[in-house]
Amino acid sequence: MNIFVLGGDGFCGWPTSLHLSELGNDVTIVDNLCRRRIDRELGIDSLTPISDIHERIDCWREVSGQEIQFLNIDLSSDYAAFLQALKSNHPDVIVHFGEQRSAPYSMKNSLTNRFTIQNNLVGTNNICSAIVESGIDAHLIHLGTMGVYGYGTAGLEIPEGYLNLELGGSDDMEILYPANPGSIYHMSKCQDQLFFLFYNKNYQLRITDLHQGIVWGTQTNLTRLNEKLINRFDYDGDYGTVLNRFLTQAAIGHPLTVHGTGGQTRAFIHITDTVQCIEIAMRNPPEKHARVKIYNQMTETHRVRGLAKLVAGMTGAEISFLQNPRKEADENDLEVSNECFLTEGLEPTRLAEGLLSEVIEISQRYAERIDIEKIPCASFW
Ligand code: NAD
Ligand code: USQ
Repeated sequence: MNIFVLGGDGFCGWPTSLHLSELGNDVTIVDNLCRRRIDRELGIDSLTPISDIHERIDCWREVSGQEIQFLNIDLSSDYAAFLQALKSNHPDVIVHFGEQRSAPYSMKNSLTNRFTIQNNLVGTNNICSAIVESGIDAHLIHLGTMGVYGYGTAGLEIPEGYLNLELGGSDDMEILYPANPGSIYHMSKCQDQLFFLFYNKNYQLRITDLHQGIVWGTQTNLTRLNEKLINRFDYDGDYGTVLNRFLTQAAIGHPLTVHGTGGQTRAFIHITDTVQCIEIAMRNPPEKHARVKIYNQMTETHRVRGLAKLVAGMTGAEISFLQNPRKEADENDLEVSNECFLTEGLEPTRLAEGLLSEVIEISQRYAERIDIEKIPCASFW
C-alpha cells in the first residue's frame, strides 16, 4: 500500500513509519519538523540523540533496503503543496500524527495557545479538504486522545466514541460522547472530531479516529537496529509524559514529580502497541458509507501515585508530592472499553518490570544529556 505518515518524524510517527515500511508498504513521511523547532525554542532536547530526518531515512535504507520518501510540508499553512502531494502520489492510507501534542505547551501563553489551535485545527481541516479536492479515496487514520472524554469520574465504562441515547420517541439517537477538554491542546482534539463527523457525513470520507492514552516506552524492535534510528524521548516539563518522566527521574536520582495527590487515573499504552494499533486500524478500514470509526487506543489504566510507588519500589527513588500546576481533578476513576482493538487482534503489552527497566537503562545511558533545570513543569493553569 501507498501510505502517507503525517508527523512521521515524531515520537509515535517515526517507529510507525519504520514498521509500515518493513511490512513492504511505500511510505512517505510528511513533516515540517516544527517539533524540532519547538525543542530549540524551549531550550530542550530529546533524551535520546535523534538523528536528522535525512540521516534517519538513509540509515533505514542501508539497514532494510527499503526506501522512505520525505516531504517537508506544513499541513496548516501549505495547503497547495499537500494537495499536490496527494494528487501525485495517490496514497491509500493517510496516518495523521502531525499536530502540536503537549497540553502544558498549549497552556503556556497566548502565543502557544494560538499556535496549537492554528496548527492543529487548520491542519486537520486542510487534510480533509485536500482529500476531497484531490478526489482520492484514502483511509484517514487520526491520532486523537483519551482526553476528549475528560477526567471526571464518569460512573460508566467509557465507550468507544459514541453514546446511545434513548429519547423516549420512536428512534434512539447516537451522539459523540460529550467532549470535556482540560487544555487547549485537548480542546483541539475535541474539535478535530467535529471536522471528521462533517467530512464523513458530507463527503463520505473514510476516517478512523484513535483516542489514544499516554504513550510510554521509547524503542521498538526496528528503532533499536541502529543508533541513527533511535526514537525520540521527552523528559522535560512540557513534553515529557508522566511515566517516562518518572523512569528518567528515578534513573538520575531525582525525586518523582507527582502532581497533587497523584490520584489522577489515566489510560496508558506502550509505544510498540501504538505501532501495532495503526497496522490493525489500517487493515480494518470503515466501509465507504459508514460513520467515523472510533477506537480507544489504550491497554490499561493507572493512578499517577500508583505508578510513582511502582517506580520507587523498583529503584528506591523518593516521591515528591508537588502543588499541581494544572487545573484538573485531584482524584478520578477511569474505566475504558478497548474492545475494538482486542477483537481485531491486539495483544496488549502490559506494564512489566522488564520494559520499565529498559527505559531506566536508556535514561542512564544518555544521562549526561539530561538538563535537570528542564525537569520541573514550567506551565501553570
Ligand atoms: P511529536 O510531537 O513527537 O510528533 C508530532 C510530529 O508532527 C512532529 O514531528 C512535528 O514536527 C509534526 N507536525 C506537527 N505539526 C505539523 C504541521 N503543521 N505540519 C507538518 N508536521 C507537523 O508527537 P507524538 O508524541 O508523536 O504524537 C503524535 C500524535 O499522537 C499527536 O497528534 C498526539 O496528539 C497523539 N498522541 C500522543 C500521545 C503521547 O503520549 N505521545 C498520546 C495520545 C495521543
Ligand atoms: N503528571 C504528574 N507528574 C508529572 C507529569 C504529569 O503527576 O511529572 C500528571 C499530570 O498532572 C496528569 C497526568 O500525570 O494528571 C498525565 O499527564 P501527562 O503529561 O503524562 O499527559 P497529558 O498531559 O494528558 O498528555 C499526554 C500527551 C498527549 C496525549 C495525552 C493522552 O502529551 O499528547 O493526548 O497524554 S491522555 O492523557 O489520555 O489524554
